[in-house]
Amino acid sequence: MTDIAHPHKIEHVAELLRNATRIAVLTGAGMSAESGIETFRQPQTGLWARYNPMELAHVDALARDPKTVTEWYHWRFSKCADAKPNPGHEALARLQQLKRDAGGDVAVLTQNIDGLHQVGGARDIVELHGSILRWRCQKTGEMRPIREVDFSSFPPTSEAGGVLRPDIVLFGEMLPIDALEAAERAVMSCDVFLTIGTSAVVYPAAGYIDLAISRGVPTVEINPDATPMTGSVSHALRGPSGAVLPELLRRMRD
Ligand code: BJW
Repeated sequence: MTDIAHPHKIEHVAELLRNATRIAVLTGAGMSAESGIETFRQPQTGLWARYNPMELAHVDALARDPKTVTEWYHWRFSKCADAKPNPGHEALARLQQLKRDAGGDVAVLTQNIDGLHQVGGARDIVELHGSILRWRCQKTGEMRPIREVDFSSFPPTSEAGGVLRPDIVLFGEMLPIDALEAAERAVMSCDVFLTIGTSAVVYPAAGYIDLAISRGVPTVEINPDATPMTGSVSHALRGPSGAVLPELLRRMRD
C-alpha cells in the first residue's frame, strides 16, 4: 500500500500514469468535497448522517412522496449551483488532455451528479448516476435543463401533467445502459485504473474496481481514508484529491 506521506511512492504512481496510454478513472463524492459539496457516508459530515437515504434517495420514496424527494433534490441543487471545480477536477482534465494529445485517453466514470468534471474541462464524462442538472418528465420521458423547471410548487410538473424528477439514479433503479457499457469498455481496455473519492460500497459502480483488479492492471486509490478496496488495490495514496492529483501531474511532467 502506498501512502502520500512517502514521496517516492507517489513518484511511482506518477511514473505509471506517465507510461500509460489508456487510463480509466472512477470518481465519487470525495472528488467534489473540496468544492464544498457534501459527501454521503462520512461520519458527522456526510449527508446520510443527517438524512435517511431510504426516505430521499430510493425509488420507492419518490413514488410514495414525490414532494419531499423533489424538494430535497432542489435543495441539493442549490448547494452545487454555486460550486466551482477544485484543483482535483482541473488536474484530471489536464491529465485527459495530455493523454489525448499523445493519442491515448482518460475515461472519467463518475458517480457524481454535480457536473463539476465538465465545468473543470474534462470531456466525455460517463455519468453513472445521472445529473441533477437535467430533470425528466415521468409521464413522457422528456428531459429539460433545470433552469427550465418551474419550482414554484412541489413536486414540479410538466405541461403534460407528469412529475418532473431529477435525471439521477436512485437506489433500486437501473443505471443508464449506455453509461454501463461505456464504463465497462473503458475498464476492460485501460492499462491503469484510478478510484478517487469514493467509499466503494455502492454497486454496480464499485464493481468496476473489482473488474480492474481482476484484469491485473495497476489500480490506484486516492482517498484520505481507507475503504473496503484499500487492501486490494495496488497503491493507495492517502490524501485529498485536490492535493494528490495536482502533485501527480506535477511529477508526471518533471
Ligand atoms: C475524499 C475527500 C477528498 C472525502 N478527496 N476523497 C451488490 C451488493 C449490495 C447491494 C447492491 C449490489 N448491487 C446493487 C445493490 C443495491 C444498491 C447498493 O449498492 N446498495 C449498497 C449501498 C448496499 N445499488 C443500487 O440500488 C443501484 N441500482 C441497481 O443496482 O439497480 C439494479 C436493478 C436491477 C433491476 C431493476 C432495478 C434495479 C443504484 C445506486 C444508485 C446510488 N444513488 C446515489 C444517490 C444519487 C443521487 C444523489 O446524489 O443523491 O448515488 S446513493 C450515493 O452513493 C450517490 C453516490 O453516487 C453513491 C456513492 O457514494 P460515494 O460517491 O462513494 O460517496 P461516499 O460519501 O460514500 O464516499 C465519499 C468518499 O470520499 C469517502 O471514502 C471519503 O473518505 C472520500 N473523501 N473527502 C478524496 N477531499
